[in-house]
Amino acid sequence: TPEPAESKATASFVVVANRLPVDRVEHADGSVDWRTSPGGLVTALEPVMRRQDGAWVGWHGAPDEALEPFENDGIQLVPVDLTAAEVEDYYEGFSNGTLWPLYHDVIATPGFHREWWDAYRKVNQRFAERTAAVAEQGAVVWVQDYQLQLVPAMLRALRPDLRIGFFLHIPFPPTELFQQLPWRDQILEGLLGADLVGFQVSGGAQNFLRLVRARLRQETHRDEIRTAEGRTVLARSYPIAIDASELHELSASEPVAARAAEIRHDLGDPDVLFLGVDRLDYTKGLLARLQAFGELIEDGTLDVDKVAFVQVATPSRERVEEYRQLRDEMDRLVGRINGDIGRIGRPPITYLHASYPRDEMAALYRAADVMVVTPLRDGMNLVAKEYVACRQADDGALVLSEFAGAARELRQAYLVNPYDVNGMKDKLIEAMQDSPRNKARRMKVMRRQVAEHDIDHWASAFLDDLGKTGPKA
Ligand code: ADQ
Repeated sequence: TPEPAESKATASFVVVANRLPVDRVEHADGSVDWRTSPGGLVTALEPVMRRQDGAWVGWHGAPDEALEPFENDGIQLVPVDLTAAEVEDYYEGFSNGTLWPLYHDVIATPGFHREWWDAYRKVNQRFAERTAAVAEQGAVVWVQDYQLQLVPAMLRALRPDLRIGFFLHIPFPPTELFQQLPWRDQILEGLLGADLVGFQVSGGAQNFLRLVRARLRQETHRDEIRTAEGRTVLARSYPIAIDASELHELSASEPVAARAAEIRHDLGDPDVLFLGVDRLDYTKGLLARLQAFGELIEDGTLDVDKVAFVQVATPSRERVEEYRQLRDEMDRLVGRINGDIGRIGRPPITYLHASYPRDEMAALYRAADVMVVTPLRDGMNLVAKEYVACRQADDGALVLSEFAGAARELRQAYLVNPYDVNGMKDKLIEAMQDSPRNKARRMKVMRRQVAEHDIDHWASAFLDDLGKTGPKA
C-alpha cells in the first residue's frame, strides 16, 4: 500500500459509484456550482454519510477535465477523472454496450470488444485507487453497480483492512448467458473481492453462487462462499426501495392534487388515463406496450374519445447506437398510431421526452388510472413502487411485467408477460374494468408493502449485514 494515501485518508464510510451525486450548474458569470442530483441512493445514504464522515467517489460527468475533491452539502466528493476516450470505451462501450444488454437477457446484442474491456479494467483500477486513498483504516466501502464490478478485488488488493460491500442494481443473468462473456472469470473474481455482494432478487444471488461454484470451483454453503484464500463472501438479495412516505405526502399535497386534476382536464378529461414512465431504453418494453394500446383502439375495444395514454420517455445514452435506433422506432410507432387513429384534439398517445421535477411526477402518478410498467427485463423498477406510493384512496391499477424485480414483491399487480401482446391487451382491459373493490383490495396490500419496505430499510439491511462480515479491523 502506498504510504502517502494515509495522510489524506479521512472517511470511515465511502460510497463508490460511476457518477457523483451532483450535477454541475454553470452561472451566467461563468462560475460553476454543484447541485445535489435527486435520486433514491443519495437520499438513502445522506444520513449515514453525515453521521460517519462519509465520502463519495465517482465521475463528475465532464470528460477530459481534472477536478480536485470538494465538499457539497456536508459530503466529501472525490472526483474520478475520465478522458473522452475512456467515456466511450469504459462507459458507453463495456458498461452500456456489453454488460447492460448481456445482463438484460441479450435483448440487444452485446459487443465483445477487447479495447472496451481494457478501458473497463483501467478505469476500475483508477476508482479503486481513489477509494484506497480516502478510506481510513477499517472503513466501510460500498461499491455500486455494473460499471464497477472489478473494484472490490482491486480495492482489497490495495487495502485488505477495509470492509467492502457491492450492490448490483441490474439483474445478474442466468449462467448460460453470463458465460458468453470472454472475461467472465475476471468479473466473478472482481466481485468476490467484496465481503457482501448484494442483488435485487434472490434469483440473481443464486445465478452468482452457481457460477462461482462451476467456474471458479469455490465452495458454497447456502448464501456463503469460502474463497481460495479462506475468506467468507456473502451473496444475498436486497430489493431496492423508495422514500415511500415522502412521496405519499407529496402526492397528498394540495398543489399536486390540483395539478393532477389539471393534467386530466388538459387531456380532455378521459374516462381512463393510462400512464407509462421510463428511461428511453430497449429493456423497458415500450414498443410492445404502445402497440397493444394502439390495437385496442383499432379493434374497437377502447374508444379513442374516452381514453388517453401518456408515455413519458426520457432519452438516455444517446451516443449508443441501439438507443438512437429505439428513439427513431418510437417516433415512427407513436406517429403512426396517432396519425391512423387520432382525432382532432384527441391524439391517443401523448408522448413526452421531458425530465420532470418530483412534484410533476407525483401529479402524473396521481392522475393515472392504470400505470403500465412492462419491461422485458428490469433489476427492480422504481416507477412501479412510486405509483403505488402515490395512491391516496387505494384506487388505480398497476399493470406490471413478470420480468421486473418489483414483481417479486408486488404480487397483487396485474402481472403480464411483456412479450405476449395479446396477453398484454387482455391485462390492460382487466386492470381498467376490474371493480373498485378488487382494485382497492390489491392496492392496499401493495401500498403496505411499499410503505414498510422503504429506502432506509433497504440501506440499513445491507449495511447491517456488511457490518457483521469481513475483516475485524
Ligand atoms: P432505471 O433503469 O433508471 O434504474 P427505474 O428503477 O424505473 O429504472 O428508475 C427510474 C427513476 O427515474 C425513477 O425514480 C423515476 O421516477 C425517475 N424518472 C424516470 N423518468 C423520469 C422523468 N421523465 N422525469 C423525472 N424522473 C424520471 C436502474 C435499474 C432498475 C432499478 C434502479 C434502482 O434498471 O431496475 O430499480 O436502477 O436500483
